[in-house]
Amino acid sequence: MSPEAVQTDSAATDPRAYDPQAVEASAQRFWNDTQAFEVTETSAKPKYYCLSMLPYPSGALHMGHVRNYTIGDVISRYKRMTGFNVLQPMGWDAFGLPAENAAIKNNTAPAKWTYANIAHMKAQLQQMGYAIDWSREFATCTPDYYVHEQRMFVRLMKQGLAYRKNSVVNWDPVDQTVLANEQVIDGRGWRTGALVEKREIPQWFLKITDYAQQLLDGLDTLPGWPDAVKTMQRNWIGRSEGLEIRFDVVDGHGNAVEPLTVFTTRPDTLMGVTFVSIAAEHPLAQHAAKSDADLAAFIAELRQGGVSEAELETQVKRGRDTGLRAIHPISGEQVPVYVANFVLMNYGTGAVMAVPGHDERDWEFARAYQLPIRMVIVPADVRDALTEITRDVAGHNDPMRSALGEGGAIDAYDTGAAVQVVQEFEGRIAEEGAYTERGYLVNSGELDGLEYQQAFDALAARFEQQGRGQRRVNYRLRDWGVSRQRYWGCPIPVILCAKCGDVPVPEEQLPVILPEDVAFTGVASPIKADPEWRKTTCPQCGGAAERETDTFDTFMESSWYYARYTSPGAAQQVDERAKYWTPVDQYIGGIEHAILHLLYFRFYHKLMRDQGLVNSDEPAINLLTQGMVIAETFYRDNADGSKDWINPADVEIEKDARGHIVGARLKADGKPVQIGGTEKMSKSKNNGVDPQLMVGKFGADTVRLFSMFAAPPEQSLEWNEAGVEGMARFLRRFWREVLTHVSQPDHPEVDAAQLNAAQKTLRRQLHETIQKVGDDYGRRHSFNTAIAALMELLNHVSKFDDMSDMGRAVRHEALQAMVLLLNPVTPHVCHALWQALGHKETLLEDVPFPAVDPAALTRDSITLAVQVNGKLRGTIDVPVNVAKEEAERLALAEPSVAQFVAGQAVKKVIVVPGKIVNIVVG
Ligand code: ANZ
Ligand code: ZN
Repeated sequence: MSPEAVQTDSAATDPRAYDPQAVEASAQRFWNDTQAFEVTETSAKPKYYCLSMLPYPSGALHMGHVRNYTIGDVISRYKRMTGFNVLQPMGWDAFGLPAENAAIKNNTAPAKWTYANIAHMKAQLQQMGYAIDWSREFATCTPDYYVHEQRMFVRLMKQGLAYRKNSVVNWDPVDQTVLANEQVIDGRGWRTGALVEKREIPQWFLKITDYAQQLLDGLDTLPGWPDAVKTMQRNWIGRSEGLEIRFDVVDGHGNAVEPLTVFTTRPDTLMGVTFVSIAAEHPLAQHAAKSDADLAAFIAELRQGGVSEAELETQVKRGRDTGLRAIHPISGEQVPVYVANFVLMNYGTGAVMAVPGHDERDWEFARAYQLPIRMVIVPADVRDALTEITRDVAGHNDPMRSALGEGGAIDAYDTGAAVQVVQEFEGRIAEEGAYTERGYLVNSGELDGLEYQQAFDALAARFEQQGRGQRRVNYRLRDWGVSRQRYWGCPIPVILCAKCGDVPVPEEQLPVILPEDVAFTGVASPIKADPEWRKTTCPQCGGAAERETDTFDTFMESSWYYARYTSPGAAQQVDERAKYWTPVDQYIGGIEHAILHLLYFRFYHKLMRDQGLVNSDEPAINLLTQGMVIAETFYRDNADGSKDWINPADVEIEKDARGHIVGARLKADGKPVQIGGTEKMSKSKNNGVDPQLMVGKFGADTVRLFSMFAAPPEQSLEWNEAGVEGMARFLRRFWREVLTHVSQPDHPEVDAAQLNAAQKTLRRQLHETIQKVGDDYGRRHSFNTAIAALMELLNHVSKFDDMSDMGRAVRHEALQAMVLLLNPVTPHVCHALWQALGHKETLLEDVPFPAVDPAALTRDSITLAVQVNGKLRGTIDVPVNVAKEEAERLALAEPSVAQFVAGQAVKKVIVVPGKIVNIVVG
């Protein structure tokens, strides 16, 4: 539909026509003039903090933003109408890499580009009519904001919760710069194409690992968070309970060297250890490499390679024998020590007792290097078979022994089917892969027959007593690396002094300001390139020193922004107002933030709590993760095999009767284009629909209504313009219905005692809708079904043509309630219609969400299904307490039923009260 089409609609020539642009401008002016959404802590109402994830100012609002913020707005407005003091703030996550890329491309300073985008996107947000308290707005790139982050950091440094250590980065040898992971494409620098090297440089970390257990336990206190998010966080934190066990080590000459300690979650497999694997960085590897050039070369090679866990999981298992031998702590057997590429130095102890029979990676490794594979854990049936064999052996008066030694000594005995069971299982482990389930211990001497936990406890007790081991909990979670070698970020407030080391910038010298007016070429950060900026004096010794030129990861700013909104203008990070507003009651954002942002957000809240700034353990009580916005894609193939993606706005589509797209043409040339299927709206597929364009065409209310109606909030929402047009039609009809109604003469109040059946029915439908919509908005967050119910109600109202006094009174009640019910979703049109209905108050403070009248819900009549010989033939409306005989009489009299009964004998009639009448004929 073209823009003109909206205006040529018959409604446009009607003086009562709905003009969204005028309605929206006027409502927004009113909200703005009255500062309608500014809130304070002085309200007597209970507080409700509704927060949507703050946007990155990329340039323009996209549909994902619109969806996210509309959900938040519906909840905010609904809560406000139900008696809460609602805070809904907005700000800008303004630091980050895209500004640097844009700076290079457009030759503008990142700051300038960012501020221009913020101005533009703010205007766009305001056009959407969100009930935002703009007095609390901030951009995270301003010193007013980041000074608090810097102060928190220097405090954490003093507490030992922020520290510096060496860590590996991507290094572009041509540009002499560190690259972010997303700037490394197929192992090469995105600008230079040079092969990226791994370099170890000092970087700053926050000790999130100190909070690992709290972060884990906290998840159990969040019933209002999606299980999927909690599971992802649990896995990311990755708690493992295990044992640390010390193995003595000897060199090739049998001389003792430093012992090594392994971390294992499966001590029950101890008797299956046939070698030990250590990380390339392990001290014993270094030790052995001193006298083994081959090994040294192998270690150097490993340290070059990838470091991500995903890479480690998939790479081929490789290793080298160090020549060292570890002594098994129980059997005393000597097993080889290998350097292996899948052992991480920074997990556990950097050393693993290898059990190829029961661990996949060890199994692969053992097969590759011809190391023995031993079966020490079996399922119940194999254990039973083994027991039988042992009993048999004992019965033959042979010495008691484990039935299976290496090489399968059982062959010698006649033990029937049991032998086969055991041999098959052992063959499986040798040939097909490790048995990794828990089971029963075998071939483990005195531990035979124990289960996992029994063996764990027995070995823990034994080693603890010997001083050879201890119980140990490990977390997969690593400390949070917050250093970035980028320019457009918050400067890390540290002074590096040759004499004093890393000195936190004294609080009174904060903020360390990032210069905004800089030339940016993309090679080096302007503050790294500028010796003047770096130069400073050491606060401790007064000598010449240099500033840290790294900046914070932008997740730092987004970890505490919600708290700052509560305390605009506060001299400290937050003030007492934070205790009033936090925790956030409802948080809304994309599932892509399930792990990192939401973990850092929870961590930072605990840091603030421990500084007395907030008084809760978790930052957000409820979390809603909205689904993606998807749209059809279109393309043409280029001669070189690449694709030219065409924006849906430039395509004319043809649909079949069922609404499926069957053809598509480019509007510009009328020639066909290929249909690529629906995908997440993205730049790369050029299938983004510009919200601005849609608002211009249909108005913000229609766009809001569509984005709430087209899908439940957690699911994907497919953009389709026909659907949007449907929403526009609904609003026009609603508008007309209300204005037609108010043009009619005055009517009395509804008097329930005087209503006829049809009037009662409409009233019942209204109050059922009120009940449903309130529950859908408030409890279920099922906005689409609420809107569907309102659409149905409008149909009932349209069909209700009773012009009597009571008829108009009931219609008035229905339309008035509908204005209130729709207000959270389409606030502009409701603002206007509320006035049209003759009200002086606004829909903000003064008018509560409609209440259900329980009396209106009771039905005078109910509908019964009527079956003839088990087949549904019709329905009848009967009084609620109808007598069986009367129901029977009415059913037989119903014409659609009578035709199936005619000419036959009625043998039996069964009436199930409230449900069904079944007539048996024949
Ligand atoms: C012996 C064993 C036998 C293991 C078996 C597993 C199965 P999670 O659950 O992730 O904590 N491991 C320990 N440190 C490691 C490191 N630095 N790099 C690579 N792997 C390491 O995993 C713990 C298990 O991972 C440990 O238990 C250890 O192998 C291995 F049938 O010990 B296990
Ligand atoms: Zn100094």
